[in-house]
Amino acid sequence: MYTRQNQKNLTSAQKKRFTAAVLELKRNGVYDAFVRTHDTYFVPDRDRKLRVGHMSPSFFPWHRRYLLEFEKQLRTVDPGVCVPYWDWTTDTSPVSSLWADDFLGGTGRDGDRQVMTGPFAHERGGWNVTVGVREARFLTRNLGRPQDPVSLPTPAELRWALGDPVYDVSPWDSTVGGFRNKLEGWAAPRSEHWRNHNKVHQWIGGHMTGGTAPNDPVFWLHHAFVDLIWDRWQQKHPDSGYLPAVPPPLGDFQRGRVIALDEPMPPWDVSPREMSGHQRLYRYE
Ligand code: CU1
Ligand code: CU1
Repeated sequence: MYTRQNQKNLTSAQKKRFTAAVLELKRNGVYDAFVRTHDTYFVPDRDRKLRVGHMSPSFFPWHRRYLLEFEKQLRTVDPGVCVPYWDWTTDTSPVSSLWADDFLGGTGRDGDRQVMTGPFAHERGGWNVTVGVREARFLTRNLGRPQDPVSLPTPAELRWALGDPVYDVSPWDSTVGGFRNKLEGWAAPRSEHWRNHNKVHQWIGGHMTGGTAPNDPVFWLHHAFVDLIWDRWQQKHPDSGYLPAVPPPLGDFQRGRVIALDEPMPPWDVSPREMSGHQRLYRYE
């Protein structure tokens, strides 16, 4: 049992140990295998195949397992480390301690958006981006997108998602409401902008905006908060649960494309039901 902390409360020694463990996984190749897995399972609605990680009900349990696998690897390097979380509704400045030189480094420079500060700056030598062929070898960010500003989700926007007592609704994709899509944050076609989780990816910019988003280590801190939000929703709606409880019926065009409560989520042999609690493994503080 270990505790995932709010990143703003980490000591400098804890920040150093976290980034050192991440850099070691980069050096030994484990990190890039995680980036590739994420990219492989970044399957959009328009693809007529199984969507397990995104635009689908198993968004929460799939990412919970994905973070746990990553955290297990981090803890192999340093058993005292785990993934911190970033509460993006309250810690909204592009110059907060999260983005300081002693933690994740800051925004990208003008022009090529290259991150020049912190342990993941390419010129420090430890961070080559190898997965995502159309993109640069160096990490890119564009915090807040100053030339066309976007903002982080507000507490009210998060409450709007948390207030929905229904976990997800048919057709189980990116087009309709339910807690899962309100939090994952896909906008209805031709309507307003992205919400909540997606808006955070957009606010960071650079590598965080595509299937290879875990190229940016802030990915883990963002998704730890998403994981915590799932807990909050469960506490708020104790009589609600994961949906769909059973696979969509024969003839439903989402059949075979989404994961029901007791079906395995590739690449693991674990179901949403098995991932719906974590209290024996870790807690949030
Ligand atoms: Cu993801
Ligand atoms: Cu994400």
